[in-house]
Amino acid sequence: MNEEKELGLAAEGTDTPATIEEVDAERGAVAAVAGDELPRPAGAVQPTARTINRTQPADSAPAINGADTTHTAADSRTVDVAQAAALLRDADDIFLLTHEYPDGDTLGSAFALCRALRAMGKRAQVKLCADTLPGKYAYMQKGLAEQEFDPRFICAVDVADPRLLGGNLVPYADKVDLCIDHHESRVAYARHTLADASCAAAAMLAAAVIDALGVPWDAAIAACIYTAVATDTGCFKYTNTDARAHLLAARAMGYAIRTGAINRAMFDVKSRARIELERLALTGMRFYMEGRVAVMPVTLKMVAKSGARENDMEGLAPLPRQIEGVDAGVMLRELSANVYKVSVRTGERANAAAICQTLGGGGHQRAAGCTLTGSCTQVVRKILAAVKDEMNPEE
Ligand SMILES: [Mn+2]
Repeated sequence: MNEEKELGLAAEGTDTPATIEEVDAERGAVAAVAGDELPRPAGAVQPTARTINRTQPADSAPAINGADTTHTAADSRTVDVAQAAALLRDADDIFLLTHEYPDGDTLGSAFALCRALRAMGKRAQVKLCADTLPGKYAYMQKGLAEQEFDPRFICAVDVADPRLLGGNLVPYADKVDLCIDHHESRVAYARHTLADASCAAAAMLAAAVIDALGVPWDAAIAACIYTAVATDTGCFKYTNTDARAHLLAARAMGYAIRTGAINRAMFDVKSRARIELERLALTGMRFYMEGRVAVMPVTLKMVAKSGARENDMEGLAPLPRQIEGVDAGVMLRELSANVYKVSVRTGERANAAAICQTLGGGGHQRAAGCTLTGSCTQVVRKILAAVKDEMNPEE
């Protein structure tokens, strides 16, 4: 316990049920914080090179780590907006790929580009990792008939790492012709890459490409662009929000889109299962380092108990950071036994990307992630060690 205290590993406020420890007790792992020297519980998932995360200011978006991708940085040619537009102008039969657990940015960028390319008379189709588009984004594809064709040009949007092309899109991961992305940490995997980490949303690049293609916006394109920018700026609240983000949103609002309804669907409406999951997750939250770090586990058991489905999970990661005095808020989402998706949100005094990079992940300064294996306590220990190294001194 003394060592735990020294490491800042001892949870504060232990009068509530010790969820992190209970998680491990249920797994048959050792209940105490014990670290990597412990034998792995029988049947545990072994550490894997796959260390992806999908974190963004908006909540779910990609970030990276650089191992074993098909293309190397040298393969990928950096292009500017005009060059990206020229590639698309010369192309036809275009697939627009989105990242797994799609968010408003990847979807909004892809559907806006798809609409623009179809307006040019091209065949274009947005492709998702899963078979269905989450209901709240249905308006993006309204009126866009499904087109069946074999792709001759593949463009990935908001996809920072080919391994974020899960499910249906795995076969295309090494065939991407153009990547349009705005993540700070990225893997170079496409033949051509248009990237600008100063953009709050990938849609800012997508909009610039649409303009370079000379396609006039309509209300449908505007709604897609607005949604994307709103999503990735947390409804214009995150520190990545700049004048360009507001100006782009303002331009979209000129098309008489229903921003109130979009914002309510994106940011306010929650299912009852989601609220129940929040209640369970908050009960399990623990504080460390004098309350500067909050860790919130979201276990498979909590998900099952709440009845939450995948589309109920979006936007959970920022919760711990909402608490006064918390510089680093961490969500641990249990993906399978002993595999946790870690989402880190930080304030001015910590760099989420730096924390996650030391753990094999990456992302943005204020929002990043990684995937860690081990018992819940082991994972918490790894994270706290990384946080401690990266945390700026308190003023
Ligand atoms: Mn994005």
